[in-house]
Amino acid sequence: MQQEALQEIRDASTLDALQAVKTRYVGKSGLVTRELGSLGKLPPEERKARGAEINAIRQAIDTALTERESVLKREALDQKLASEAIDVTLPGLPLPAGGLHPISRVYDDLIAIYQRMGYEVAEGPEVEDEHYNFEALNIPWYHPARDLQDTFWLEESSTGLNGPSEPGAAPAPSVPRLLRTHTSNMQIRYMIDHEPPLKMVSRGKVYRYEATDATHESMFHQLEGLVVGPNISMSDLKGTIAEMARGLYGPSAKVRFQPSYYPFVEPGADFAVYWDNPRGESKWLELGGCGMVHPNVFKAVDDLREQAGKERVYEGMTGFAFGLGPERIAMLKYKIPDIRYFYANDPRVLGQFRGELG
Ligand code: FA5
Repeated sequence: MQQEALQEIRDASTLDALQAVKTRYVGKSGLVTRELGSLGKLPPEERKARGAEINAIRQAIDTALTERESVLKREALDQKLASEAIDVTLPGLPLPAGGLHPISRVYDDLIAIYQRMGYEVAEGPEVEDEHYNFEALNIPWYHPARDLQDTFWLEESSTGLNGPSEPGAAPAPSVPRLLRTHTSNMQIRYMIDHEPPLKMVSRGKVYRYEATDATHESMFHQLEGLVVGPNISMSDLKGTIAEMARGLYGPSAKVRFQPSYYPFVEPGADFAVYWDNPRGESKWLELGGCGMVHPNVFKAVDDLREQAGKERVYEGMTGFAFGLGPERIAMLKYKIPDIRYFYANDPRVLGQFRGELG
């Protein structure tokens, strides 16, 4: 029986199997236990020797059980640890990749085209003083052109426009502020800080208080361009816009200018781009406004420079400016039928631009 028990203990490959062997031999009604229980039925002279023998067997079985148990426990622990181990060399789980917004892509294309032509990139504020957005651009308060760009004005009651910011404080200077209605404010800001000759482009958000539809948003983007020097002409302007069109749509792109009115340029024009799209979807795309910088704008800039203790350097200068909406380009390029899709944050739209950066 001892041989059999020891063999079964060696063969037990799990703790459960070992427990079964233990129960079978030394459990309450196990084989060895029963043998011990039947000692009383033996004649007293045999009892002692038999008792010693069975106890030795029990001892051997107990020792073997304890040893096997500790081996199996260690194996089980090793297995558990192995199953929980992390292989730090495995590649990580992929996260959904972001992508550049279609407007950012169009901007990047435009900026690259102008940087190739030597333009500097400038940035300016979206919350703007009325003076930079309108007044210095030859749009005085009574000018009907202010109605063309319906404006979000800031109430600013807390900053002093309608009273002091806190009891006893001096009222803040009464400069009406607004969300800029175009990026043309950057013409003024850039000329105050820089002397001619200069070439500048500036991108950014603009805001208009108008009803939205498929081609109009109340928040949209513009790219402004400004070139100033001693002998800049309308043909430089046309050549520049044509170069941009070729950069965007390839060598067959054409541009069209139509007379238009903006108070800060004279003469002024709207421009459209046409390109031979191989899919047969060619059409004129109205992109923006442009023109030769109005002398009143140069004068207003010189006045502002003088107030800031700088030299007057713009009188007698020539220059051109343009402003265009990248949304129009992106709508056509990416076949997005409604401008509002750009800003609705709908993953079904923006998800199409995931992954490819540019
Ligand atoms: C202007 O804003 C002038 N500042 C452009 C300019 C700059 C003229 C320099 C002369 C010299 P306009 O309001 O037309 O112009 O807007 C320019 C372009 O912005 C439009 O051609 C159009 O592409 C885009 N745009 C205008 N309003 C909206 C709108 N609500 N939603 C989307 N795009 C618009």
